[in-house]
Amino acid sequence: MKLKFSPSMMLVNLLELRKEMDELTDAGCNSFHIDVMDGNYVPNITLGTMDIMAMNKVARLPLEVHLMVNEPINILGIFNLENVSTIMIHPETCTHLHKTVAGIKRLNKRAGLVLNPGSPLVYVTELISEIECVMIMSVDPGFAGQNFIDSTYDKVMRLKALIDSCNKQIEILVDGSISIKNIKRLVESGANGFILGTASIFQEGRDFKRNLDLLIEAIK
Ligand code: S6P
Ligand code: MG
Repeated sequence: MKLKFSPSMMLVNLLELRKEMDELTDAGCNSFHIDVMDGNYVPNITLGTMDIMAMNKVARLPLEVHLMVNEPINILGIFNLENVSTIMIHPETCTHLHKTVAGIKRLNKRAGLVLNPGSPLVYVTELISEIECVMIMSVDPGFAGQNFIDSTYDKVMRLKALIDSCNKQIEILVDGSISIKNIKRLVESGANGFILGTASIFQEGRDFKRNLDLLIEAIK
């Protein structure tokens, strides 16, 4: 599977939204990662309806939504936008996980499960025929700029083995503190998509092209 690089849009400068989205696109990114938080499931609030509608208007790449909200089934309709390709949810936020995934599919979006460092892989086994991607959190969700959790490598390897044993083509994404220090080992472990934030593409200077090139170079 081709590697995919997705900048975390909670780190974009909203005053320069269109300019930065164009720069990220021209730098070679593959999609935009949209962190939606409710101040309840996680103690933070980031991008909301109006931001996402603005991004939908100017995006030249797909928008991939990461919902960190309790009972996402209640707000799925907000993301029924042309450029939203994917909606990812945390299993423990859903009273009825299968029904929530079915709600995403009904919008004709790709569905993904997101697993926290403490969440078990077994959710994937139950829904393997319904989902297009799984995202492993390499930090506890809620904030940018945290430290990478080392047990992520092993979890990615176990997830890859599980997906392969079922003969499925499911994307494996990793979210949290992705950098030149960990990306090579993550690729070797089986990951193919990376959420980029303060540890990589939004590093000081915000030279997106240079920062992405450095990351790709670190994989070689
Ligand atoms: C965290 C969120 C992530 C972060 C991203 C930031 O709850 O889901 O998408 O925005 O990980 O990257 P970094 O390099 O600052 O950790
Ligand atoms: Mg995220």
